[in-house]
Amino acid sequence: MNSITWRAVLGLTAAAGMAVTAAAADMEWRGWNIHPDGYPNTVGMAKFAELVAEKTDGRISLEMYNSGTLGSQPDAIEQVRIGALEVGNFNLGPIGPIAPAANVVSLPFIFKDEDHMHRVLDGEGGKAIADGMAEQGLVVLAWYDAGARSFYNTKKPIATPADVEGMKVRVMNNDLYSGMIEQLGGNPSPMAFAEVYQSLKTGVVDGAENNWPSYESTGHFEVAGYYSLSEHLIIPECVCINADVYNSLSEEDQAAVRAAAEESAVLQRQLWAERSEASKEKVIAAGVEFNEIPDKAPFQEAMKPVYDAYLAGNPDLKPLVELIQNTD
Ligand code: GTR
Repeated sequence: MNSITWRAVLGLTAAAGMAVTAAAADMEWRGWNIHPDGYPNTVGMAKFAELVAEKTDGRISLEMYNSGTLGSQPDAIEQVRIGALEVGNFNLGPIGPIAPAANVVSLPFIFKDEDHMHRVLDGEGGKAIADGMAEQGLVVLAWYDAGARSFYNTKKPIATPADVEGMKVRVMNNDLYSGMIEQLGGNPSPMAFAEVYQSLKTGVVDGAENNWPSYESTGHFEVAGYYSLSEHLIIPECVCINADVYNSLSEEDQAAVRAAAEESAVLQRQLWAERSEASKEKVIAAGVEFNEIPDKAPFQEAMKPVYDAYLAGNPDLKPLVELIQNTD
């Protein structure tokens, strides 16, 4: 159905008022999420689905498929881009390879902390990133938190870049991450999230990197007992929708869907902060050996060539990198 026909249908159902709530939705969307029940993102996306139905008087319904049941994240990103799926809660890591502006968040240590990331996303930087994603068919409705990613492994605590030398480290599919591990002298192994547990367990990889909640929820802490607080990446996530689907909505429904996503993000961020603490306590109580890295400068220094590689491929994005670096 083209967008004009959709608008006509939407107009009619809006005129029918409350009666539509009992009827089947005019649009039935499917959404992808990689996380299990109870995870902040899963709860956030359930809230999003509930609010979408509520705010559109049932004209739009969203069914969420959690735990990555609809496929790996890179595949799901493609599915949403082509419209085979309508919605996804994506990490910007695997989006970077298709949207260079979005890849800026995958530069190690680009954000000073999570608050800095929020300030960037709420300003010009966030707009530039979202515009770059929209050009690739993904409209950002809201940003979710995903904390900071740190290294964990099966061998030993990591305190300096030299400790990563020779280690086989799983990364998400993105050349910037492979470059980052290579700069530390390690061997990067790009791999789907679902495969990491077995790979750590059987020694296919020695380590990986993630935030506390994912380290805990996946059970990776059971098989890789050293967690070292490098916090080298702070990557936001999006509630994303296929651009054609979004553009076909009436202005009223676009606003409703956006408001639903933003409200769900308020909840997700609050749950995220709570879960980060709870996951950290849980894995430490389970025997994980955890170390802080008070001096991160050697890691920042070692990873600098990743910036050079990114800017060599995308010289036009230098102002965006500088904008982020100069945002207080
Ligand atoms: C998690 C993130 C997932 C996925 C995963 C991974 O922190 O929420 O979307 O990107 O990391 O490492 O693959």
